Amino acid sequence: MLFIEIASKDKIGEAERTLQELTAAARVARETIDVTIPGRRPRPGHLHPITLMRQRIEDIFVSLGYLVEDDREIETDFYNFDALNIPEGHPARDPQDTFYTTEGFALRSQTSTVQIHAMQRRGAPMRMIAPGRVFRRDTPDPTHNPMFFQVEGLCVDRGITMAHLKGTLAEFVHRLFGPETKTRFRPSYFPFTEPSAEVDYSCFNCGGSGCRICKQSGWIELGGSGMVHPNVLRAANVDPEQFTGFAFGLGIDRTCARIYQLDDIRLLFENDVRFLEQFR
Ligand code: 2NM
Repeated sequence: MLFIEIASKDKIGEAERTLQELTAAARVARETIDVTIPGRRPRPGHLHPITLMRQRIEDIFVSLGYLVEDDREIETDFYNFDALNIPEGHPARDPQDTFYTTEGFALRSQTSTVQIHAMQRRGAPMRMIAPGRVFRRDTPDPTHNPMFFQVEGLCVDRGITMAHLKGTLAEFVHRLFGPETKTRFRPSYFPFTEPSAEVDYSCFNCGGSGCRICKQSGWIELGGSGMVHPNVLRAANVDPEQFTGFAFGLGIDRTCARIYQLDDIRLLFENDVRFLEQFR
């Protein structure tokens, strides 16, 4: 009896030691760190290049005393067209053509709609910019997308003239591209402004001598501008006999594509992280 007891005690002890050795070896194998394996880098997120550009533009105008206003993307015919002096049947509806719902709503084709809402709500005087997403019935190509981003600016007060418009946009390009940047205004037509002008700035790359970026012209298109049409002020319940104003509009994504020298604007909307993470 005693013999059997000793033998089984030995066996149990042996089994216990084997088990301990095995678990110890397994733990060592499991916990071994190979310090030579390359680490896994964390991939922190970052803002989209269009957002970065929008924030740079917002900062400049906020420092000039402008409000940043936001509003709906789905609009009535009144805000998208009539209030902007584009009556039904007017040929100016064509380049602003957008997407419509069967209930008579339209995706806004410019953010001027935001300015009409803001003027109705706050009245004059008024200094504001309206950055946001807009829609056009355009076939996508390297320079067009049916959805893009715009900033429109508006300054309404007593005695505002075209000189204020030119001074403001000159200051804007100085802050965005450097103090040596020049501006150029060319006569144009927009239904919501009279007179109207296209705005160019001297090329940020060559300074105006001509290069690939400005297509050898020395100038790059910034956007459109002009003195707010009295009909637009009236539609927003502002008295054009007391107040005048200037307005302008520019493409955020187009400016972004120019600065980063993208040859296709649609790259900004594909959301390929390998592309986007180059612009953090
Ligand atoms: C542009 C060009 C010219 C513009 C007009 C207005 C408003 F609401 F006051 F009528 N906002 N923005 C305007 C004027 C926009 O974009 C190319």
